[in-house]
Amino acid sequence: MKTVFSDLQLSHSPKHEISDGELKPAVEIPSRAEIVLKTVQERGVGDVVSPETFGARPVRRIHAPDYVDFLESFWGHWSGAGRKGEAFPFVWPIRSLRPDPAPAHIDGLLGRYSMDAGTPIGEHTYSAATASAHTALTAAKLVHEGERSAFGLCRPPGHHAGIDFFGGYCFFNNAAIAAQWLRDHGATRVAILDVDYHHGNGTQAIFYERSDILFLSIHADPTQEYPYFLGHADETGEHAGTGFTRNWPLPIGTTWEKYSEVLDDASRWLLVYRPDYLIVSLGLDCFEHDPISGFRFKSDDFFWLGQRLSYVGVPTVFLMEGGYAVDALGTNCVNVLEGFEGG
Ligand code: OKP
Ligand code: ZN
Repeated sequence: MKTVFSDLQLSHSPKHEISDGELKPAVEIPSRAEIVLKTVQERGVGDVVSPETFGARPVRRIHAPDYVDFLESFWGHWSGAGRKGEAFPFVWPIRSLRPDPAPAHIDGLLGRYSMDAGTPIGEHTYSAATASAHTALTAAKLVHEGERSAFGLCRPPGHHAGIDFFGGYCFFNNAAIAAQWLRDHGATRVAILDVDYHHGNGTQAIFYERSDILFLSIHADPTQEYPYFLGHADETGEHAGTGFTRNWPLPIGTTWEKYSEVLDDASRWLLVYRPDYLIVSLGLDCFEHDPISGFRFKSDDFFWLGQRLSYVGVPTVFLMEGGYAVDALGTNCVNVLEGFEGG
């Protein structure tokens, strides 16, 4: 299986995040991608290729023009305002406040286009996020051209990013961009299975009213875990998308034994839907030693995960999402890929 990766994705290098009432060291850091790349090479998964350029169109097929413009021009405004460090939003237009018209002040814009205070923007965030999206597109293109599978080593991740907001370490929704690109290049149905520990709220929202993209997500119960405000079992799609979203919230402490039963359930939905392509939002944060997550996968369980995904029998694009136990991240990720290839 080919891996797609670009060094540009390393240029987004947050120093801190706001969590637990503190300014803490960031966890979504460049070494995550570096260790996965190293393990891919050491274990001989396959060639590592650079992303192709796709221009600005595919990202703008998913994201609002004003949001893309905001991210693209952000650092100029921020540094122009005399700000030196990375940027954190701190005020949001919730409920009785108005998102539109968008404010002119950079602090207002930060809140207008974000969902949390845990996701700093730095000088190179836009170019890294763009490269990450192009990595996803290139992996999709490889599968579109006939490969059984491909791995987009995306970073920053994407599944929390919505049409016009960033958050949860995500800026552009790589899986959504890849799914839409496949639709625009001949696919009739695309399924996205999100196995990250956190619910993929951005991906769900983007496709909530559509039947041509099936969204399935297995994740920690949002009553107990980030993103807190989406990912419940009763969210099943709306309008034309009714029935084409499915969520399996699971309790903190869930092991592979329980998870795999639910995965079988999700696989049955895939078999019924018969997608032309499957995109796996591949979070590795269900790992027992993940520093911010609460499921209990062992490293070997990721191999079984990959094997079960292969039984679905559909050309598959793996796109990395979360996973923060940096030392084990390469092993866990490559276990999925090898489990798939051996299955
Ligand atoms: C991104 B992805 C920890 C706070 C963590 C944000 C989690 C984002 C996860 N105290 N908050 O889905 O892995
Ligand atoms: Zn996650």
